[in-house]
Amino acid sequence: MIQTIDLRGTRPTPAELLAAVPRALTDVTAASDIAAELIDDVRARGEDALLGQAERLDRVRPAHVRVPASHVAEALAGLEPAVRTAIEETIRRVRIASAAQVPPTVTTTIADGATIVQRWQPVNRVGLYVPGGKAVYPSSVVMNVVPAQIAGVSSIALASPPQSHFDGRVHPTILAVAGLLGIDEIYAMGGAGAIGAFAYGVPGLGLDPVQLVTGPGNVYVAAAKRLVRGVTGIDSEAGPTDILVIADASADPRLVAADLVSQAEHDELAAAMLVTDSAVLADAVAEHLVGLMETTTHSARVTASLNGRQSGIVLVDDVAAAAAFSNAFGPEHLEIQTRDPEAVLALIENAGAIFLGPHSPVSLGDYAAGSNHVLPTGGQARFSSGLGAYTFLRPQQVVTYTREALREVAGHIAALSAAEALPAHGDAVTARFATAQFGTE
Ligand code: HSO
Ligand code: ZN
Repeated sequence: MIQTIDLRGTRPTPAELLAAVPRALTDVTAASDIAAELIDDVRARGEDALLGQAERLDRVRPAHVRVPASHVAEALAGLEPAVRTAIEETIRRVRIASAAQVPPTVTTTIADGATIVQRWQPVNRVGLYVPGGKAVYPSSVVMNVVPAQIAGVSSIALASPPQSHFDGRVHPTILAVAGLLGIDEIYAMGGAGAIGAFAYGVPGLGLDPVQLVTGPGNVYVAAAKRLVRGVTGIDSEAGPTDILVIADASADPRLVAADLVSQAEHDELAAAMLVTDSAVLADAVAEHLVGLMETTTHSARVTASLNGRQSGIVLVDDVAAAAAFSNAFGPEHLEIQTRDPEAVLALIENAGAIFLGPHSPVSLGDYAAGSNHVLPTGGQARFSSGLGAYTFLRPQQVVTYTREALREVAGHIAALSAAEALPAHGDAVTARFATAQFGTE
Protein backbone atom coordinates (compact mmCIF):
# COMPACT_ATOMS: atom_id res chain seq x y z
CA MET A 1 0.00 0.00 0.00
CA ILE A 2 1.28 3.46 -0.84
CA GLN A 3 2.10 5.51 2.27
CA THR A 4 -0.01 8.55 3.21
CA ILE A 5 1.66 11.45 4.96
CA ASP A 6 -0.64 13.93 6.65
CA LEU A 7 0.91 17.40 6.81
CA ARG A 8 -2.38 19.23 7.43
CA GLY A 9 -2.17 21.84 10.18
CA THR A 10 1.65 21.85 10.08
CA ARG A 11 4.02 24.48 8.70
CA PRO A 12 7.06 22.42 7.63
CA THR A 13 10.19 24.08 6.24
CA PRO A 14 11.34 22.99 2.74
CA ALA A 15 13.98 20.76 4.37
CA GLU A 16 11.32 19.08 6.55
CA LEU A 17 9.10 18.60 3.51
CA LEU A 18 11.92 16.83 1.68
CA ALA A 19 12.69 14.64 4.68
CA ALA A 20 9.04 13.54 4.72
CA VAL A 21 9.47 11.72 1.38
CA PRO A 22 13.20 11.18 0.79
CA ARG A 23 14.26 10.37 -2.75
CA ALA A 24 15.81 7.00 -3.42
CA LEU A 25 19.57 7.25 -3.13
CA THR A 26 21.70 6.27 -6.08
CA ASP A 27 25.32 6.42 -5.03
CA VAL A 28 27.14 7.89 -8.01
CA THR A 29 30.33 8.37 -5.98
CA ALA A 30 30.46 4.66 -5.13
CA ALA A 31 30.30 3.80 -8.84
CA SER A 32 33.15 6.18 -9.61
CA ASP A 33 36.12 3.78 -9.17
CA ILE A 34 34.67 1.20 -11.53
CA ALA A 35 33.69 3.90 -14.06
CA ALA A 36 37.24 5.34 -13.92
CA GLU A 37 38.77 1.90 -14.61
CA LEU A 38 36.52 1.40 -17.63
CA ILE A 39 37.34 4.84 -19.01
CA ASP A 40 41.11 4.34 -18.48
CA ASP A 41 40.90 0.98 -20.21
CA VAL A 42 39.31 2.61 -23.29
CA ARG A 43 41.93 5.36 -23.28
CA ALA A 44 44.72 2.79 -23.14
CA ARG A 45 43.43 0.06 -25.44
CA GLY A 46 40.74 1.69 -27.61
CA GLU A 47 38.55 -0.68 -29.60
CA ASP A 48 39.94 -3.80 -27.87
CA ALA A 49 38.87 -2.39 -24.53
CA LEU A 50 35.36 -1.67 -25.82
CA LEU A 51 35.07 -5.21 -27.21
CA GLY A 52 36.28 -6.70 -23.93
CA GLN A 53 33.87 -4.60 -21.91
CA ALA A 54 30.99 -5.63 -24.20
CA GLU A 55 31.83 -9.30 -23.64
CA ARG A 56 32.03 -8.82 -19.90
CA LEU A 57 29.15 -6.39 -19.28
CA ASP A 58 26.75 -6.86 -22.20
CA ARG A 59 27.53 -10.58 -22.57
CA VAL A 60 28.07 -10.32 -26.30
CA ARG A 61 30.97 -9.40 -28.59
CA PRO A 62 29.76 -7.15 -31.42
CA ALA A 63 31.16 -7.99 -34.86
CA HIS A 64 31.72 -4.25 -35.36
CA VAL A 65 31.91 -1.45 -32.78
CA ARG A 66 31.34 1.06 -35.57
CA VAL A 67 27.89 0.11 -36.87
CA PRO A 68 27.86 -0.48 -40.65
CA ALA A 69 25.28 1.42 -42.72
CA SER A 70 23.72 -1.93 -43.74
CA HIS A 71 22.61 -2.58 -40.13
CA VAL A 72 20.75 0.74 -40.09
CA ALA A 73 19.13 0.07 -43.47
CA GLU A 74 18.00 -3.40 -42.34
CA ALA A 75 16.59 -2.01 -39.11
CA LEU A 76 14.69 0.69 -40.98
CA ALA A 77 13.23 -1.86 -43.39
CA GLY A 78 12.06 -3.96 -40.44
CA LEU A 79 10.50 -1.08 -38.49
CA GLU A 80 6.82 -1.67 -37.83
CA PRO A 81 4.80 0.84 -39.91
CA ALA A 82 2.69 2.06 -36.96
CA VAL A 83 5.85 2.71 -34.92
CA ARG A 84 7.47 4.45 -37.87
CA THR A 85 4.48 6.75 -38.33
CA ALA A 86 4.37 7.51 -34.61
CA ILE A 87 8.09 8.29 -34.48
CA GLU A 88 7.80 10.50 -37.55
CA GLU A 89 5.03 12.48 -35.89
CA THR A 90 7.08 12.77 -32.67
CA ILE A 91 10.04 14.02 -34.69
CA ARG A 92 7.83 16.61 -36.40
CA ARG A 93 6.46 17.91 -33.11
CA VAL A 94 9.79 17.95 -31.25
CA ARG A 95 11.32 19.85 -34.19
CA ILE A 96 8.68 22.57 -33.89
CA ALA A 97 9.12 22.94 -30.13
CA SER A 98 12.94 22.78 -30.36
CA ALA A 99 13.04 25.52 -33.01
CA ALA A 100 11.38 27.84 -30.48
CA GLN A 101 14.30 27.16 -28.11
CA VAL A 102 16.91 28.83 -30.30
CA PRO A 103 17.36 32.34 -28.92
CA PRO A 104 17.70 35.18 -31.42
CA THR A 105 20.94 37.11 -31.90
CA VAL A 106 20.59 40.31 -29.88
CA THR A 107 22.51 43.53 -30.49
CA THR A 108 22.64 45.89 -27.52
CA THR A 109 23.85 49.47 -27.82
CA ILE A 110 25.59 50.38 -24.57
CA ALA A 111 26.45 53.95 -25.60
CA ASP A 112 27.00 55.82 -28.86
CA GLY A 113 29.28 53.61 -30.99
CA ALA A 114 29.43 50.86 -28.35
CA THR A 115 27.68 47.60 -29.13
CA ILE A 116 27.57 44.09 -27.76
CA VAL A 117 26.13 41.38 -29.93
CA GLN A 118 25.04 38.22 -28.16
CA ARG A 119 24.97 35.29 -30.57
CA TRP A 120 24.30 31.59 -29.89
CA GLN A 121 26.88 29.24 -31.28
CA PRO A 122 26.29 25.46 -31.50
CA VAL A 123 28.96 23.10 -30.15
CA ASN A 124 30.69 21.37 -33.07
CA ARG A 125 30.36 17.75 -32.12
CA VAL A 126 28.20 15.84 -29.63
CA GLY A 127 27.99 12.26 -28.43
CA LEU A 128 24.53 10.96 -27.57
CA TYR A 129 24.26 7.98 -25.28
CA VAL A 130 21.19 5.74 -25.57
CA PRO A 131 20.93 3.08 -22.84
CA GLY A 132 20.19 -0.50 -23.73
CA GLY A 133 19.72 -2.29 -20.43
CA LYS A 134 16.29 -2.99 -18.97
CA ALA A 135 15.11 0.21 -20.63
CA VAL A 136 15.43 0.64 -24.40
CA TYR A 137 13.80 3.90 -25.40
CA PRO A 138 13.79 4.76 -29.11
CA SER A 139 11.80 7.88 -28.18
CA SER A 140 14.88 9.12 -26.30
CA VAL A 141 16.88 9.03 -29.56
CA VAL A 142 14.44 11.61 -30.94
CA MET A 143 14.59 13.68 -27.75
CA ASN A 144 18.41 13.89 -27.88
CA VAL A 145 19.05 14.12 -31.61
CA VAL A 146 16.36 16.58 -32.71
CA PRO A 147 17.34 19.50 -30.44
CA ALA A 148 21.01 18.99 -31.37
CA GLN A 149 20.14 19.11 -35.07
CA ILE A 150 17.89 22.14 -34.62
CA ALA A 151 20.71 23.90 -32.71
CA GLY A 152 22.95 23.39 -35.75
CA VAL A 153 25.39 20.81 -34.32
CA SER A 154 27.28 19.62 -37.39
CA SER A 155 28.62 16.31 -36.10
CA ILE A 156 26.51 13.90 -34.06
CA ALA A 157 27.66 10.46 -32.90
CA LEU A 158 25.43 7.96 -31.15
CA ALA A 159 26.35 5.09 -28.83
CA SER A 160 24.21 2.28 -27.50
CA PRO A 161 25.20 -1.08 -26.00
CA PRO A 162 25.40 -4.17 -28.21
CA GLN A 163 22.42 -6.47 -27.54
CA SER A 164 22.89 -10.18 -26.94
CA HIS A 165 19.36 -10.82 -28.30
CA PHE A 166 20.31 -9.19 -31.58
CA ASP A 167 23.62 -10.88 -32.26
CA GLY A 168 25.68 -8.06 -30.79
CA ARG A 169 23.96 -5.37 -32.81
CA VAL A 170 22.52 -2.17 -31.38
CA HIS A 171 18.77 -2.53 -30.69
CA PRO A 172 17.03 -2.43 -34.11
CA THR A 173 14.44 0.19 -33.13
CA ILE A 174 17.20 2.51 -31.93
CA LEU A 175 19.06 1.96 -35.20
CA ALA A 176 15.90 2.57 -37.21
CA VAL A 177 15.13 5.85 -35.42
CA ALA A 178 18.73 6.97 -35.88
CA GLY A 179 18.29 6.16 -39.57
CA LEU A 180 15.08 8.21 -39.77
CA LEU A 181 16.99 11.14 -38.26
CA GLY A 182 19.91 10.81 -40.68
CA ILE A 183 22.47 9.80 -38.04
CA ASP A 184 25.17 7.66 -39.65
CA GLU A 185 27.91 7.59 -36.99
CA ILE A 186 26.76 4.93 -34.55
CA TYR A 187 28.79 2.78 -32.14
CA ALA A 188 27.81 -0.46 -30.46
CA MET A 189 29.29 0.42 -27.09
CA GLY A 190 27.79 0.97 -23.69
CA GLY A 191 28.23 2.09 -20.12
CA ALA A 192 31.09 4.11 -18.69
CA GLY A 193 33.47 2.94 -21.43
CA ALA A 194 31.26 4.54 -24.09
CA ILE A 195 31.31 7.85 -22.23
CA GLY A 196 35.12 7.63 -22.05
CA ALA A 197 35.28 6.88 -25.78
CA PHE A 198 33.21 9.98 -26.54
CA ALA A 199 35.26 12.20 -24.24
CA TYR A 200 38.75 11.09 -25.31
CA GLY A 201 38.09 9.65 -28.76
CA VAL A 202 39.18 6.27 -30.13
CA PRO A 203 41.64 6.87 -32.98
CA GLY A 204 41.55 3.25 -34.20
CA LEU A 205 37.80 3.56 -34.75
CA GLY A 206 37.94 6.98 -36.35
CA LEU A 207 35.98 8.24 -33.35
CA ASP A 208 36.97 11.85 -32.66
CA PRO A 209 36.44 13.34 -29.20
CA VAL A 210 33.13 15.17 -28.73
CA GLN A 211 32.54 18.51 -27.04
CA LEU A 212 29.37 17.47 -25.25
CA VAL A 213 27.98 14.14 -24.05
CA THR A 214 24.23 13.86 -23.45
CA GLY A 215 21.76 11.14 -22.65
CA PRO A 216 20.59 9.08 -19.70
CA GLY A 217 22.09 5.87 -18.38
CA ASN A 218 22.67 3.79 -15.27
CA VAL A 219 24.70 4.84 -12.24
CA TYR A 220 28.02 3.95 -13.98
CA VAL A 221 27.12 6.18 -16.92
CA ALA A 222 26.29 8.98 -14.46
CA ALA A 223 29.62 8.42 -12.66
CA ALA A 224 31.49 8.42 -15.99
CA LYS A 225 29.84 11.70 -17.02
CA ARG A 226 30.92 13.22 -13.72
CA LEU A 227 34.49 12.00 -14.35
CA VAL A 228 34.85 13.34 -17.89
CA ARG A 229 33.19 16.67 -17.14
CA GLY A 230 35.71 19.38 -17.91
CA VAL A 231 37.34 17.31 -20.66
CA THR A 232 33.95 17.51 -22.37
CA GLY A 233 30.62 19.11 -21.47
CA ILE A 234 27.77 16.97 -20.16
CA ASP A 235 24.03 17.41 -19.74
CA SER A 236 22.62 16.70 -16.29
CA GLU A 237 23.20 13.35 -14.59
CA ALA A 238 20.11 11.20 -14.98
CA GLY A 239 18.73 9.37 -11.97
CA PRO A 240 15.45 7.51 -11.32
CA THR A 241 12.42 9.22 -12.82
CA ASP A 242 9.74 10.94 -10.73
CA ILE A 243 6.23 12.35 -11.03
CA LEU A 244 4.40 14.65 -8.63
CA VAL A 245 0.71 15.35 -9.11
CA ILE A 246 -0.95 18.33 -7.45
CA ALA A 247 -4.68 17.66 -7.44
CA ASP A 248 -7.79 18.87 -5.64
CA ALA A 249 -11.27 17.37 -5.21
CA SER A 250 -12.10 18.19 -8.84
CA ALA A 251 -9.55 15.65 -10.17
CA ASP A 252 -10.53 12.21 -11.46
CA PRO A 253 -8.87 9.66 -9.12
CA ARG A 254 -8.72 7.08 -11.91
CA LEU A 255 -6.63 9.39 -14.07
CA VAL A 256 -4.36 10.46 -11.22
CA ALA A 257 -3.71 6.81 -10.34
CA ALA A 258 -3.04 5.92 -13.99
CA ASP A 259 -0.49 8.72 -14.30
CA LEU A 260 1.33 7.71 -11.11
CA VAL A 261 1.55 4.12 -12.36
CA SER A 262 2.78 5.26 -15.79
CA GLN A 263 6.01 6.65 -14.33
CA ALA A 264 6.37 3.99 -11.62
CA GLU A 265 6.56 1.57 -14.57
CA HIS A 266 10.08 2.84 -15.37
CA ASP A 267 11.93 1.76 -12.27
CA GLU A 268 11.60 0.25 -8.79
CA LEU A 269 13.26 3.44 -7.57
CA ALA A 270 10.90 5.81 -9.44
CA ALA A 271 9.11 8.28 -7.16
CA ALA A 272 5.37 8.78 -7.64
CA MET A 273 3.66 11.38 -5.45
CA LEU A 274 0.22 12.84 -5.11
CA VAL A 275 -0.06 16.07 -3.11
CA THR A 276 -3.64 17.04 -2.40
CA ASP A 277 -5.90 18.98 -0.06
CA SER A 278 -8.69 16.43 -0.54
CA ALA A 279 -8.77 13.42 1.78
CA VAL A 280 -11.56 11.98 -0.37
CA LEU A 281 -9.39 12.12 -3.49
CA ALA A 282 -6.42 10.71 -1.56
CA ASP A 283 -8.43 7.65 -0.46
CA ALA A 284 -9.88 7.09 -3.92
CA VAL A 285 -6.46 7.29 -5.59
CA ALA A 286 -4.94 4.90 -3.01
CA GLU A 287 -7.74 2.43 -3.75
CA HIS A 288 -7.25 2.61 -7.52
CA LEU A 289 -3.51 2.12 -7.04
CA VAL A 290 -4.07 -1.11 -5.12
CA GLY A 291 -6.02 -2.47 -8.08
CA LEU A 292 -3.57 -1.24 -10.71
CA MET A 293 -0.52 -2.59 -8.86
CA GLU A 294 -1.91 -6.08 -9.36
CA THR A 295 -3.13 -5.83 -12.92
CA THR A 296 -0.53 -3.65 -14.60
CA THR A 297 1.98 -5.41 -16.89
CA HIS A 298 5.07 -4.52 -14.85
CA SER A 299 3.32 -5.28 -11.60
CA ALA A 300 6.42 -6.09 -9.51
CA ARG A 301 8.30 -2.97 -10.58
CA VAL A 302 5.28 -0.69 -10.16
CA THR A 303 4.47 -2.15 -6.75
CA ALA A 304 8.06 -1.69 -5.57
CA SER A 305 8.06 1.92 -6.75
CA LEU A 306 4.67 2.88 -5.31
CA ASN A 307 5.23 1.12 -1.99
CA GLY A 308 8.77 2.48 -1.69
CA ARG A 309 9.72 5.21 0.78
CA GLN A 310 10.27 7.59 -2.13
CA SER A 311 6.57 7.51 -3.16
CA GLY A 312 3.48 8.62 -1.29
CA ILE A 313 0.27 10.56 -0.99
CA VAL A 314 0.75 13.81 0.90
CA LEU A 315 -2.21 15.59 2.48
CA VAL A 316 -1.89 19.35 2.80
CA ASP A 317 -4.20 22.20 3.85
CA ASP A 318 -4.65 23.83 0.44
CA VAL A 319 -3.24 23.99 -3.09
CA ALA A 320 -0.78 26.73 -2.06
CA ALA A 321 0.74 24.30 0.44
CA ALA A 322 0.82 21.68 -2.33
CA ALA A 323 2.75 24.10 -4.55
CA ALA A 324 5.20 24.78 -1.69
CA PHE A 325 5.76 21.03 -1.30
CA SER A 326 6.34 20.67 -5.03
CA ASN A 327 8.82 23.57 -5.07
CA ALA A 328 10.82 21.92 -2.28
CA PHE A 329 10.77 18.57 -4.11
CA GLY A 330 11.67 19.95 -7.58
CA PRO A 331 9.86 17.21 -9.54
CA GLU A 332 11.05 16.01 -12.91
CA HIS A 333 7.40 15.88 -14.03
CA LEU A 334 4.69 17.98 -12.37
CA GLU A 335 1.02 17.50 -13.20
CA ILE A 336 -1.53 20.06 -12.02
CA GLN A 337 -5.05 18.68 -11.93
CA THR A 338 -7.05 21.29 -10.05
CA ARG A 339 -10.09 23.50 -10.66
CA ASP A 340 -7.87 26.40 -11.72
CA PRO A 341 -4.53 24.95 -12.90
CA GLU A 342 -3.22 28.32 -14.11
CA ALA A 343 -3.56 29.76 -10.60
CA VAL A 344 -1.46 26.88 -9.21
CA LEU A 345 1.06 27.28 -12.05
CA ALA A 346 1.62 30.86 -10.88
CA LEU A 347 2.93 29.43 -7.58
CA ILE A 348 5.34 26.94 -9.17
CA GLU A 349 9.07 27.66 -9.24
CA ASN A 350 10.89 24.33 -9.60
CA ALA A 351 9.88 21.60 -12.06
CA GLY A 352 11.44 19.90 -15.09
CA ALA A 353 8.24 20.00 -17.14
CA ILE A 354 4.72 20.97 -16.12
CA PHE A 355 1.57 19.29 -17.41
CA LEU A 356 -1.59 21.35 -16.96
CA GLY A 357 -5.15 20.09 -16.73
CA PRO A 358 -6.79 16.69 -17.07
CA HIS A 359 -5.82 16.11 -20.70
CA SER A 360 -2.06 16.60 -20.41
CA PRO A 361 -0.63 13.44 -18.85
CA VAL A 362 3.12 12.88 -18.53
CA SER A 363 3.03 10.08 -21.10
CA LEU A 364 1.89 12.67 -23.65
CA GLY A 365 5.15 14.50 -22.95
CA ASP A 366 7.11 11.24 -22.99
CA TYR A 367 6.13 10.58 -26.59
CA ALA A 368 4.14 13.07 -28.56
CA ALA A 369 3.58 16.50 -27.02
CA GLY A 370 6.55 18.06 -28.79
CA SER A 371 8.20 18.90 -25.46
CA ASN A 372 11.41 17.11 -24.51
CA HIS A 373 11.31 14.13 -22.16
CA VAL A 374 14.95 14.35 -21.05
CA LEU A 375 14.35 16.22 -17.82
CA PRO A 376 16.21 16.92 -14.57
CA THR A 377 15.75 14.13 -12.00
CA GLY A 378 16.63 13.86 -8.31
CA GLY A 379 15.60 17.43 -7.49
CA GLN A 380 17.98 18.91 -10.08
CA ALA A 381 14.98 20.89 -11.39
CA ARG A 382 15.77 23.31 -8.56
CA PHE A 383 18.81 24.50 -10.52
CA SER A 384 18.71 23.09 -14.03
CA SER A 385 16.43 22.44 -16.99
CA GLY A 386 15.52 19.67 -19.36
CA LEU A 387 17.31 19.03 -22.63
CA GLY A 388 16.58 21.46 -25.43
CA ALA A 389 18.19 23.17 -28.41
CA TYR A 390 19.75 25.57 -25.87
CA THR A 391 21.70 22.65 -24.34
CA PHE A 392 23.78 22.53 -27.52
CA LEU A 393 24.21 26.30 -27.84
CA ARG A 394 26.65 28.68 -26.17
CA PRO A 395 26.06 32.39 -25.95
CA GLN A 396 29.01 34.41 -27.20
CA GLN A 397 29.46 38.15 -26.78
CA VAL A 398 30.89 40.13 -29.66
CA VAL A 399 32.18 43.54 -28.55
CA THR A 400 32.62 46.42 -30.99
CA TYR A 401 33.54 49.97 -29.87
CA THR A 402 34.40 52.92 -32.07
CA ARG A 403 37.39 55.10 -31.22
CA GLU A 404 35.15 57.75 -29.72
CA ALA A 405 33.23 55.21 -27.65
CA LEU A 406 36.52 53.78 -26.35
CA ARG A 407 37.77 57.27 -25.46
CA GLU A 408 34.69 57.74 -23.28
CA VAL A 409 35.70 54.88 -20.94
CA ALA A 410 39.50 55.14 -21.31
CA GLY A 411 39.84 56.98 -17.99
CA HIS A 412 37.80 54.37 -16.14
CA ILE A 413 39.91 51.56 -17.57
CA ALA A 414 43.10 53.35 -16.53
CA ALA A 415 41.76 53.86 -12.99
CA LEU A 416 40.69 50.24 -12.60
CA SER A 417 43.88 48.81 -14.09
CA ALA A 418 45.93 50.91 -11.66
CA ALA A 419 43.74 49.74 -8.77
CA GLU A 420 44.39 46.12 -9.76
CA ALA A 421 48.13 46.78 -10.30
CA LEU A 422 47.78 45.73 -13.92
CA PRO A 423 48.99 48.89 -15.65
CA ALA A 424 49.56 47.18 -19.01
CA HIS A 425 45.79 46.83 -19.23
CA GLY A 426 45.43 50.61 -19.08
CA ASP A 427 48.35 51.09 -21.46
CA ALA A 428 46.63 48.96 -24.10
CA VAL A 429 43.87 51.56 -24.16
CA THR A 430 45.96 54.73 -23.92
CA ALA A 431 48.22 53.40 -26.69
CA ARG A 432 45.28 53.86 -29.02
CA PHE A 433 45.24 57.59 -28.38
CA ALA A 434 48.97 58.28 -28.05
CA THR A 435 50.80 56.80 -31.03
CA ALA A 436 51.61 58.46 -34.31
CA GLN A 437 49.57 55.82 -36.08
CA PHE A 438 46.42 56.78 -34.22
CA GLY A 439 47.25 60.55 -34.00
CA THR A 440 48.22 62.36 -30.83
CA GLU A 441 45.90 64.01 -28.39
N1 HSO B 1 9.43 9.31 -18.62
C1 HSO B 1 10.79 9.09 -19.05
C2 HSO B 1 10.97 9.14 -20.54
C3 HSO B 1 10.34 8.02 -21.29
N2 HSO B 1 9.13 7.52 -21.05
C4 HSO B 1 10.83 7.32 -22.35
C5 HSO B 1 8.88 6.56 -21.96
N3 HSO B 1 9.91 6.45 -22.72
C6 HSO B 1 11.68 10.15 -18.39
O1 HSO B 1 11.22 11.43 -18.59
ZN1 ZN C 1 8.06 7.71 -19.19
